[in-house]
Amino acid sequence: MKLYNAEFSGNCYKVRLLLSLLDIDREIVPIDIINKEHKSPKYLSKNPLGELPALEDGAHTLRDSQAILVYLAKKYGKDVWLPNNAKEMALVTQWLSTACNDIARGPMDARAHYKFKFDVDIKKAREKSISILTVIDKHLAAREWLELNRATIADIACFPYIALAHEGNISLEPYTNIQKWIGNIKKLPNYIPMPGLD
Ligand SMILES: N[C@@H](CCC(=O)N[C@@H](CS)C(=O)NCC(=O)O)C(=O)O
Repeated sequence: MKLYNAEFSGNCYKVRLLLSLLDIDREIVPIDIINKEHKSPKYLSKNPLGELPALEDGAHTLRDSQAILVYLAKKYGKDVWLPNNAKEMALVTQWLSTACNDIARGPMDARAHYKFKFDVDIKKAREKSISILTVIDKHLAAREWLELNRATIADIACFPYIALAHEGNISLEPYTNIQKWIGNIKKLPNYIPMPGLD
């Protein structure tokens, strides 16, 4: 299995993290985003959207970090990381949407602005960050994990850009339940960090 990867990407990191938690053998293929390797014909043949990550498993290649988490969870994670029960599956899946919508337009965009000088509407990204972090902190007041009283791909999908919020000048200090949740994830067996996370 090959993961097309950029080390500083939170979307790639969530896949690296689940691969490690599930102890899956993989080859990491570095893609040089700075020099636009992700827009080269060779990489576009893997992911026509020209985005990272992509995961190649045998003859097929998958794009989108959330879809890749689903694939790995279903293929290697038994019923633990993404259950088959309709209600439980929906509870986990709603957070995959939150990861690629509210969290991407909030703390991920704020980080892109400050760390990579991307042209984003930083006022909007800050507002979005505060609103989604407030909701998640309240949700976590009564629980240790986002759903099902255990770690699932809901936590893995939402974790990177929340834990990296400081790189977008968003402080997590007011969000004490989120801080505890981050601590819980860091204690998972086979947890690995990424640049920016200790
Ligand atoms: N929804 C996609 C978003 C992927 C994405 O935006 N990847 C970034 C790296 S974190 C990227 O490739 N950016 C380069 C570009 O879009 O040109 C996912 O979750 O995989």
